[in-house]
Amino acid sequence: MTTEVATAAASGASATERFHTDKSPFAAVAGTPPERVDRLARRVLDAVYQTVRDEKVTYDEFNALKAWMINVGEDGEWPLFLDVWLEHVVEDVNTAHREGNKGSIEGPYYVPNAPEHGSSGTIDMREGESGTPLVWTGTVTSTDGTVLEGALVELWHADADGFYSQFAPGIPEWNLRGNFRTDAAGGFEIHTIQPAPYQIPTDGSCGKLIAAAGWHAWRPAHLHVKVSAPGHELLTAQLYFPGDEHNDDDIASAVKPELLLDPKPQPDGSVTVDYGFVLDPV
Ligand code: MBD
Ligand code: FE
Repeated sequence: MTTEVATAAASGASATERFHTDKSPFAAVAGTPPERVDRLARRVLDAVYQTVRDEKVTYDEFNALKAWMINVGEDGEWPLFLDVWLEHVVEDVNTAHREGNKGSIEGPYYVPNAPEHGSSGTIDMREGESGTPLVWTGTVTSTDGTVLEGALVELWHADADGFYSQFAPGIPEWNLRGNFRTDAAGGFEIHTIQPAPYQIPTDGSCGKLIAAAGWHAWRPAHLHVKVSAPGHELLTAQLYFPGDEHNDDDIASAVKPELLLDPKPQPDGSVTVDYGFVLDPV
């Protein structure tokens, strides 16, 4: 047993580091004309000015905001803040055209290049990993119904305590992270455990905002996936379990009815789910 605890500073620093190393966000927008930057920056600022005027924001409140924003950065919690409170709208806008599967936000804890298991296998987990065993079968198809062989299904999720490997201490590197490839019939079969509801870190700056506003920090239990195949749009999604009290009340506003699983409890205590994906051609 580890005596380390998952702190906001630890998971925030990992998420910030991960974002720096895996992405090239500035290169992706290098050609943006100044008119676009001007328009976006001005509209955001105008919305803030409007709030300050309408609400008669005080100097004490302004200074508290300044201190809080500095602390968010020091805690490494900008990825958490942006993914919890902004990404869901960006996701909606950018996937509105799709005819295939609904998606959801990526969140701060994706790591590429997890161990590969072929079309059928058990995700990496600790000996005696706690949680209800979950067997998930599905098929990946294109919007025209064609089955997609060799599609990549990347799965990552929290453990039964709500912690993610590589973002909480004392968990093996690839625990509950694995990549699967569909077979000739587009099928896959994944053995894992059911994740627990997840509370975003409460001891950092995002937690301070939540407490000060009288909100709660919970996300419903969820499985994260990225599903990709040549010639198709990358699908990023999360899947949820019916009956979770936070399905209607997710701090990250990332639940959609199309993403609810239909789990079937088995006599041996495990649970099976059948859920496939429909990808939009590029
Ligand atoms: C998570 O696990 C998550 O999925 C999101 C979106 C934000 C914080 C933690
Ligand atoms: Fe998550």
